[in-house]
Amino acid sequence: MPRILSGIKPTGQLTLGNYLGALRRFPSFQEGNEPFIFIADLHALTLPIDPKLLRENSIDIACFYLASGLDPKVTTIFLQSSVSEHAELNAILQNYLYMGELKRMTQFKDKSSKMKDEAIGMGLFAYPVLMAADILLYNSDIVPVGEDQNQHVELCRDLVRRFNGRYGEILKLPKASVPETGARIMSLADPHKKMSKSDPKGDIFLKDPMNVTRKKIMSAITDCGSEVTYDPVEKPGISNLLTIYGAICEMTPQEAANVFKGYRYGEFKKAVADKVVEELEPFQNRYLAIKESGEYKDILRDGAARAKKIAHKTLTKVQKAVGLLVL
Ligand code: ATP
Ligand code: LTN
Repeated sequence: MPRILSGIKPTGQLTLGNYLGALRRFPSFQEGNEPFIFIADLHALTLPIDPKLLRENSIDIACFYLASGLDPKVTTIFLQSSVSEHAELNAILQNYLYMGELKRMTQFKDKSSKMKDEAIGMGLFAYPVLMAADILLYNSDIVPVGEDQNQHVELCRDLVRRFNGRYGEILKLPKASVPETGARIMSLADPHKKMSKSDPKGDIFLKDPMNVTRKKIMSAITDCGSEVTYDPVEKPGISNLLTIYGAICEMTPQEAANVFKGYRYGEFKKAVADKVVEELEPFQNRYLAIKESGEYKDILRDGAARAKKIAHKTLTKVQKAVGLLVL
């Protein structure tokens, strides 16, 4: 069965972008695949974060995973830091990706551009190395990610070719899977900027009360003109709302635009707000019930034990291949 692996880093409160780009798709992977879905807590340390927030965000992600419909009997759900093989493989793989490649990564450029060199942690620079370790430990076939992470998966593929070229067929070549609609939800305050949990401006949070969500959509930035059409260049605000509506209703933004022919902006926004609330309200209620029950703790412990077994095999194979003594 194909192995699927993905993760979210607990850097902040989850947004509608995380939901439509990642969470919402996860349960569909359970049929005919073997999914591994984890909380990338080591990655969350790549930018300064308060320890209490990191803990809270990690628990929240576990509960959101379960609320999305992931069944822990089918999907292995775990914390990255509970499986020490991630850090161990990272230590080996960092020698097979190069400064020039890492410097070119858009995420690194975006996140470090406003920082002084003295403040940029090594972890932020080497982020894709740890991500490659995450993917490769489980011999993953498919890696579902939003558009922003595709570049990291491509770099992981380069690493596999390089490594296997040198040592033989040791690592499995993974493939990214980017959703057709919802891969890049933009900020409601600035539709040129990705909706992002670590830089929240114009974000809808999955924990927002529904009246707040509604208000945020009703006050989303719109564009000149009055017709609801899909045109990301001329009408980025309206196009973003069409993308959101389309992702929820499983249609392309163009198809969503056809639904709203003849609508005024205000009526259109109300329909989008209704749809988002209809989708998020039951999801949020499930999340609250799961968090209250505390069941996530055992699920994460079991998941880590299952993950460790597989991860350990791959690590040993890599250690042997590069010439480390495994006694
Ligand atoms: P950060 O702001 O900390 O960089 P993020 O909000 O971009 O985080 P990640 O933890 O990097 O979230 O991503 C989790 C998953 O959600 C990834 O698959 C990512 O591609 C997806 N994702 C994140 N933001 C969006 C967005 N605005 N639209 C669609 N998918 C998104
Ligand atoms: N970088 C990813 C989170 C992540 C991930 C991974 C996703 C860490 N390791 C391995 C897929 C596979 C992100 O920001 N969403």
